Formats: sequence, structure tokens, C-alpha cells
Amino acid sequence: MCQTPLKPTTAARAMKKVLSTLAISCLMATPIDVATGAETGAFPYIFPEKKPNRPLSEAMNRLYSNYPAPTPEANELYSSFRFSPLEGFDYHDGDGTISRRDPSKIIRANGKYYVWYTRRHTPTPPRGPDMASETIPSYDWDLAEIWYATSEDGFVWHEQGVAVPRASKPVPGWRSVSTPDILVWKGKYYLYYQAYVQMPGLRGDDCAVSAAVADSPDGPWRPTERIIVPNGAPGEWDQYSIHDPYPLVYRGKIYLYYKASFNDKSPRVIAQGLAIADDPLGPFVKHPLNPVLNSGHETTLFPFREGIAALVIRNGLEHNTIQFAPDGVNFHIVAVSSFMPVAAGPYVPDAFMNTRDGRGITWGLCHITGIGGREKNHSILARFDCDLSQDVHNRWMKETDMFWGPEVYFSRTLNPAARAERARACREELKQPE
Ligand code: AAL
Repeated sequence: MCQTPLKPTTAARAMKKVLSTLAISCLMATPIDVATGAETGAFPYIFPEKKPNRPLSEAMNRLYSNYPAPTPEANELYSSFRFSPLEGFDYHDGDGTISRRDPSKIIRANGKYYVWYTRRHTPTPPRGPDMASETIPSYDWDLAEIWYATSEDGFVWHEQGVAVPRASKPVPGWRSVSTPDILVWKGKYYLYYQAYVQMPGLRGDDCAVSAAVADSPDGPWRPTERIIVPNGAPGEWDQYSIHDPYPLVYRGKIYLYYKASFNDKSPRVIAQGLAIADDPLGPFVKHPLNPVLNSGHETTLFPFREGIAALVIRNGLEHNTIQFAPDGVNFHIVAVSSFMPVAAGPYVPDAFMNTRDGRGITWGLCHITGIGGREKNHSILARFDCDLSQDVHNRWMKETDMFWGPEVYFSRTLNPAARAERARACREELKQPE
């Protein structure tokens, strides 16, 4: 008689796993110093989830002391990122006359997702400050308007048209309006944006922030026609630029994060500050500890647990990090990531809920710039996905072992002069005795 082997039940399999783990731990039981109670001997093979009571190297100590959890898989504020092209945007065959960039955070309203962004449609691509004119843009965000689009799945977008056009001279924003972000407050919608009264690049990328108000995300938008977040006084870090305004509702107030570029070019320093207001149209009071982030070009923040989390993406010693401030002000690094979305505008469901238990983010839009080389220079919007959420657990988003193809590496090759110089240095070195 032939017997079918019994299939182990799930419970039996789980029990087997527990027993084998126990066996391994017993076999590898860590010796304890009876006097101090501290573990001695080699670091255990089974990775301790909690900080072990034993002497630790600085690196291992950091793992347990500086991060919310000691492994990427368990760290809710670690994520890798995936990118997808969007459907629905026309770029005029990529000739550089149409550009879309710097998406706002995404909100949900009227059964759809909404995003606002910088849209430039000019007779030529940007030609730099020396060649720019009334119609020729200096930079990609010069002579631009704020447009918006809606989507039902975050991949296919329907462009709806202009939200805030350029103002008429001399109203702030007459030269360009760019880099918008959205606030919903007491039933009204507020768009904040960079309002240029001179061409970007004339001295530097100088501007302050203006705002427009609407009763619906579809507008009509009523521009305030004035500066809402002003530049700092002469000599202050943000005297020339208030970029990337990014409002959240936190602790009952409007916390508007922004970025400024300072120290001229010796070297240029980029950092982020915070301005707080009780009313969306101000006054915004700049935080006395500004800058509150020492790195990071565009602003990407969201409520997380009791505090605020930030993606610190490019520029500065702490680029490619994810940071957390339990009070919205004092940020520390909670994860190091790579290949992060540039100018990320995440979907932040609880951005305006004044929550003390922020749930996090899983997707958003970002931009890819410098497409088309000098001749056709423009930017496109793209989608990113991640797992920086308390509610989602995607193991494949927690990977840290990533590989890129040669096209990625060699897209950052040396320019011919640098290559020649490096080659010469090698040849020279070989002439020296070994
Ligand atoms: C960005 C943003 C701001 C800058 C420029 C356009 O991506 O930081 O908007 O002014 O570059």
C-alpha cells in the first residue's frame, strides 16, 4: 500500500522555525559577564533587534541609537525608490519649448488626484541669462506659469490648464511664476509659488514667495499680487531667495518649509528653513533656528508619527538622507538612501489634518531635468513609488542592494578636459619610482 507523506501544516512549519531558531540561539548562547550582566564574546549570529548590552563599535552603536530600527526592513523611514513615466503630457517632441517641472505635493479632491507644477511654453528652450529676453527664457523656470493636472491612478494625467498665469508688471510674478505648492485650510485652497520680479539668473536665482487663493482646486485662482513670504534682511541667509515653498498643517499652524541658496558661490550653500503662520496669507514668522535642514535642494516633507519627516535629496553633506524632526524643527538623519526622486511632490493624505500620528507616503511625482542637452533643454514630470508609510509594508521597497546599468554610470562620465588631465596624472605617476 502506498502512503502519501503528510504535508506539514502552517502551524507545524511555524513551530519548526521557532525550534530551529531556539536551537541556533542555544548553540550560540552569548556568554554573560556575571559581574556586569553585559554580553561578552563575539557579536551574535542572530541579529539582535534591540540594542544588546555589550561593548559596541561606534558603527554598531549608531545602528541602534540613531535609527528608528537597526535594519532597513524594519525602519519605516527607509525606502528605495521606483520610477515610472507618466502618460498624458505632450512635450512638443522634446524640442525644449515645453517644460514641466517642480510638481507640488499631490492632494485628493472631487474623486481625483490633483497636482500643480511649473509649465514653460516658450519659443525657444532656455538660453542662459546672457541670451535671454522678453520672450527667450534664461533658465528652465523662467517665463513660466503654474498649471495643473488631475489623475485617477497617478500614472495617467489629464492636463487641465493654467492655474496662475504670470502677473502684469510690476506685480510680483510678472517675469515668471514657478515651483508651486498647495495648502488646504478651512475649506479654501492656497497656492504658494516663486514670484519673480526679474529674470532668474540676473544676479542669482532671486525671488520671494507669493500666493493665490481659490474656493476649489479647479480655481478660479485669485492671486494676492503681493509677497507672502519675504526675503530676509540684507546679510541674512535667505536675503535673495525663498524657493520651494512647502506648506503643511502642524501643531495647529501653517508650517511652511522653504529653501534658500546662500554664501554666493564660495561655495554656494543650500539649506532649508521654516516659516510659521496662523493665517495662510501671513504674517509668516521665520523660525529663529533657521536653517532647520543643512542640505537638500527642493522641499519634500510629510507628517510622520508625532513629527515631520523630510526627504533630503540633493545638495549638501546630508543629501540622500531621510530625516525626522519630532517637533518639526530639529531634524536628524533616520535613513540614508540613494537614487532619490528629484523635486519630489508626494501624495500626502494627511498633510493638512493637523495630525499627531502622520501615516507617511507611498508615491508622488518628481521631475527629471536637463533633457535634450543644451539645444532642447527641458524637464519632464515622472512618478516615484516608495514605502515610507506606517500602513504599507513592501519588502521590495526596502532593498539596499541595488545595481544600475552602464548607461546610468556613464551618463556621469568625465568631460574631455578632465579625462585628459586624469590620464596625464596617471602617466606622470608611472614615471615615479614604485
Ligand atoms: C528647482 C527649485 C526652484 C529653483 C529652481 C526652480 O528645482 O529648487 O524652482 O528656483 O530649481
